[in-house]
Amino acid sequence: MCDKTHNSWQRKNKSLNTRPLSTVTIFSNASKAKERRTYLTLKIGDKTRKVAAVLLIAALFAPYFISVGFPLTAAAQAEDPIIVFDMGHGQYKDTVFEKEDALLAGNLTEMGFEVVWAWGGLNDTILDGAWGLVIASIYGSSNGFATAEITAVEDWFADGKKFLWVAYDSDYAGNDYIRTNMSAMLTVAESSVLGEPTSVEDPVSNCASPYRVVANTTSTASAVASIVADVDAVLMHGPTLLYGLNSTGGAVALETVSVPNVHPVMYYGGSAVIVDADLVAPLAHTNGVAGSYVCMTVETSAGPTSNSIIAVSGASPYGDYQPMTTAQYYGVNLTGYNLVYQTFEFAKARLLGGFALDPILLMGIAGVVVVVIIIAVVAKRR
Ligand SMILES: [Ca+2]
Repeated sequence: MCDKTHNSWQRKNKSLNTRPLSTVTIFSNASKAKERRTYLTLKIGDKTRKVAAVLLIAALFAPYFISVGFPLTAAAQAEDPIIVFDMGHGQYKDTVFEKEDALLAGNLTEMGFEVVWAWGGLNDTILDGAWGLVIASIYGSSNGFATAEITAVEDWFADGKKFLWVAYDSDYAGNDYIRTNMSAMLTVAESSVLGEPTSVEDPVSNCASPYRVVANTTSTASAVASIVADVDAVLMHGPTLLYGLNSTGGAVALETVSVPNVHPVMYYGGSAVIVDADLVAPLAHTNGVAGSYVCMTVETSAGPTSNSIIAVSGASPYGDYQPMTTAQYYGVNLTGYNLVYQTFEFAKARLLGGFALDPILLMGIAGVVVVVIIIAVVAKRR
C-alpha cells in the first residue's frame, strides 16, 4: 500500500527530524565563553581594579552580543529550511495533490523542512528566505514562465547555497514548450545539465504501458550512494532523458562523457528507447536507439556562486500526471519516494550540515573569542 510504504519511510527516518547542528554548536560555544569569562573574573576577584577592568571590557562588548550574537542563534533555531514548490504553471492535479503530494509535504515537514506551495507564480516575495525551489514540468502552452519569473529565480539563485530541482517531460504531441520553459530556468541557474527535446519509452520496464517508464538502474558512484539507497524502481511518467554541457557549451551524452561536478544519479534500464514525437531531434543522442540513459542528475558546486546544488530529472518529483514519489502504479511496486526524499537530504547535508558559516554568526563567534582573549591578557598582566 502506498500510504503504508511512505509512512514506513517516515518512521524509519524519524531521527532525522532534528534542528540544524549549527545552532547547538553555537549555543555550546557561547556557554563555554560565558563560563570562561566567569572563571577568569573569579580568579582575579581579589583585586578590585582588575575586576573593574574586566567588567568595563565586558560592558563595552555587551551591546555587541545583544545585537549580533545570541539573539541570532535563537532565530536560527526557530527556522526550518524553506522549500518552495511551483504550482502556478499547470503542475497541479487534484488526485496527486491529495495523495502523493500530501505525503511528500508531510514527510518533508517531518524531516525538518518547511514546505511552501507557490500557487501564484514565482517572484521575489515567495522566494524570499527560501533555501530550495522545485519546479515540476509545466503543463499548458499558455502556462509558460514570464520573463519576470525567470529573473526572480535567477536573482534568488545567485545568492548562493541554494537547492534547485527542475523537472522535464517528454515532447509527446510536439509539446516542446515544456522543454524550452524548463531549460530557461536551468540556463539562468547556469546548470550543466538540460533535458533532451525528446521522449523515452521502455517496452520492458514499465507500468502497463511503454510511456509509463520504470527507471531501474542506479548510479554506483559513492558520491551519490545516499541518494539511491533502497531505490530500485522509479516511475518516470512520459519522460525524457538528460544531456550535459561541456566547457564550450556543447551537448554531450552523460552516459559516456563526464562533466565536472555533474553526478548521474538514476538511469533508465537497457531496454529504454528514444521515441521522438516531433521534428526537434535530441541533441546528444539518436532517435530510435535503445540504451540505459541518464534520467536524473545532481550537480554540486553549481550555479554562478559555485556553491549550490541543482537536480534535474526527466519526469517530475511532485504534481504532474503521476509523480516520481508514486509507491504503486498499475500493480507495480515502486521506490521513487526514497530517491526524492534522499535527494533533499543530500542537498541539506551538503548545504546546511555541520557548522553554519553564516558571516553574521561567524562575527558573533569571533566577538566571543576576542573578548575571552582580551580578558585573559588583562588578567595575566595585572
Ligand atoms: Ca523532439
